Amino acid sequence: MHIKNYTHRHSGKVAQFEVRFTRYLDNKGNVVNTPLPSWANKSDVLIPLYKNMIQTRKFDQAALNLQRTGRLGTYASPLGQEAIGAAVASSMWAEDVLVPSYREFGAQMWRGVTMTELLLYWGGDERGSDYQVPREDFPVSIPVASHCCHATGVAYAFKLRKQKRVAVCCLGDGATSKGDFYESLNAAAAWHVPAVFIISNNQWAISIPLNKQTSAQTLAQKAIAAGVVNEQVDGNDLIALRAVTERAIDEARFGEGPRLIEALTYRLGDHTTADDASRYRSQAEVEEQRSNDPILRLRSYLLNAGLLTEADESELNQECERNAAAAVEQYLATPPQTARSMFDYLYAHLPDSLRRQRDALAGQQCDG
Ligand SMILES: Cc1ncc(C[n+]2csc(CCOP(=O)(O)OP(=O)(O)O)c2C)c(N)n1
Ligand SMILES: [Mg+2]
Repeated sequence: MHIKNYTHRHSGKVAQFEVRFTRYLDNKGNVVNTPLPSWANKSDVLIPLYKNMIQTRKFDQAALNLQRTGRLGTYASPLGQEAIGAAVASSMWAEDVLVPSYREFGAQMWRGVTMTELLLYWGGDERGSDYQVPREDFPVSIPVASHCCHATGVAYAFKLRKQKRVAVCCLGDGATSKGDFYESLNAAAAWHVPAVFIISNNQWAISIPLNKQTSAQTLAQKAIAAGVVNEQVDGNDLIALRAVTERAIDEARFGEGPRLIEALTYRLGDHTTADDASRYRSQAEVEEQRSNDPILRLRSYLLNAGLLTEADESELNQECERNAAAAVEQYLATPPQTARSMFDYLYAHLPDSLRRQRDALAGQQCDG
């Protein structure tokens, strides 16, 4: 009998929920919550994470420069959101699967996607999604929230196969208004699968601010109706993020069911290079948010804690800049795919109509 007996109840409260919030560092990098996680004084844990954030920012600048000079397609910047990728990816195991949206370069790079692959993707070359290292990670999902369903499906497969792996899905605040997001959460909880949903709440969905997006007090609470354990975290505080993502991913891995984390952050850049955010938000708002920059916050903490020197930092910056420049060079030196390749991957057996088009193209010697 699965139906709960309620006939004996009187009127009154039948359920109660709360949404927890975690922050360890204020925006000056001061510790505001103790005890810190055990690894918070370990440079071998924190410096690679800091480096990943810097690398992401250097990559971002290089990609924007390429786009502005006509050598990359429309591109979405993760400026201001770099802590999330570093925390999420470093909490995953290599055999987990990342199901990213389109601002997760830091997480992707940590997992082994190269900057050249990322540039190829944003340059319109499908080979950029054929990651050589995280072979089972999903490609970038431009469709908003549909990839949440994929994450639940992947997690379901892990459960069926009895594998201790986790599907980690990254999405935005706007994505949480969509039906596929709710459906994915509901199924993930009903099936008790190892899926973790990470919301980067950057306050904007293109030109729609959060208060027009939803009347919900938090986005984390959207998980409650589905029965998914959830929490909110300061998404510009690497230490808080790492602590909550690591716990959530571990819990999902060891059979405790899906988890959802809402990371509060801010999109400092335009939505994409096809957008001009000055048309719908004030410069003053953006300037104010710059003081929450996750890189500056971690930098102050690391310097104060003696885990980083200014000399280390300058070396790190130079190395990341060189890496980004090398990726740009490799990207620009990659010969484009032939036009013919568009016929190669869609069908196992090309229909006659497409075969004729392919042959006609070959006849024109467009691409050899
Ligand atoms: C299914 C779908 N509908 C609409 C769009 C157009 N679109 C692209 S990004 C975006 C806003 C997404 O906002 P959010 O989820 O907050 O992510 P952010 O861009 O802020 O990272 C929309 C509506 C889309 N890509 N896919
Ligand atoms: Mg958003």
